[in-house]
Amino acid sequence: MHIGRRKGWEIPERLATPESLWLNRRQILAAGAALTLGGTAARADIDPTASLYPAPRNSRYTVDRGITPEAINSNHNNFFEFGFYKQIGHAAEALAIRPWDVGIAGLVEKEFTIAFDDLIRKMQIEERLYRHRCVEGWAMTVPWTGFPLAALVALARPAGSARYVRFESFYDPQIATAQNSFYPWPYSDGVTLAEATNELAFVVTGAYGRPVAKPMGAPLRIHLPWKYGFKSVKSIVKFTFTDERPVGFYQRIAPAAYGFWANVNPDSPHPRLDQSTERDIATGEIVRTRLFNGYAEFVGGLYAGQEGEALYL
Ligand SMILES: Nc1nc2c(c(=O)[nH]1)N[C@H]1C(S)=C(S)[C@@H](COP(=O)(O)O)O[C@H]1N2
Ligand SMILES: [Mo]
Repeated sequence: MHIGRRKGWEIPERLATPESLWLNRRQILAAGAALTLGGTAARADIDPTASLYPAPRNSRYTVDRGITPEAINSNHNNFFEFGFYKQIGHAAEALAIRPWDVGIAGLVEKEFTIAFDDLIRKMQIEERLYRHRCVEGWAMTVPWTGFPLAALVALARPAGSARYVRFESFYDPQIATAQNSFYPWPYSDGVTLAEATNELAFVVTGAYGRPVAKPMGAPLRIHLPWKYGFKSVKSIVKFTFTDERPVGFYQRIAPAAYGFWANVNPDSPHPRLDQSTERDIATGEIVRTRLFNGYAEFVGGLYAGQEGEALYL
């Protein structure tokens, strides 16, 4: 676990944790292994990775606001495969998440497919508190669990010619009925390899101390906290390494409004949507949005020399 230097605007993670979650963790610790085993056994038949949770929290990534309660998060999602509104939770439960194979394709030493349950067991999972900012102007704070995207890139062994990695979601219009619409399914997006191997880029397998729920992108999604939420593809089936810049779902639909970089910037408005502030979906509080969503200390250096480019929307 890394030990980070705490910045002025940050507060200890314990203070950002809702009291109920904190108490729950303490009770679990106090009750010891018996209770933990009991809890995981009850879920083991539902999800074969349940026993891997909860994972230790990495204290390097702190947040300056309260964690969004799980009940609010799971009732407020963008998962267009299941409908173009926020309450897709029930519809998303139809997604079959086992078996779930993950393809590693394109410019790699050797293409391969790995079952998600095998992939996760090759990785060291940890919990991270990250803030999420959607281009629609809402924000949330989530205790994700997962592993660095850099570890997946290392496993993939990209060729020297690879410059980007593209994340592709599933395609199953029988279940995801909105995929019968004319949009460029399956949902996808991508980043440069430099971005993918930045320490913040995270492959999410869990949230709120257990396997990630279907409405939030089970069984694996990514989270790139310095970019607008649409870059963080959910329910991924394929990682493709390429030398061509991927064109994401949003960019394909509206190239004038959504570029490749999509780094959060309060001073770079979307044609229709002001980006200067954001609304916390739990508290309703409106706060000023920050450059790189407040993660400039981690990612600012990625874009040195690119100041003239459309790095934002
Ligand atoms: N497969 C897929 N991934 C997706 C989306 C989507 O519609 N389909 N929406 C994106 C957008 S716009 C946002 S803001 C986040 C929302 O994540 P959440 O539903 O967990 O809050 O997922 C992103 N990833
Ligand atoms: Mo979004």
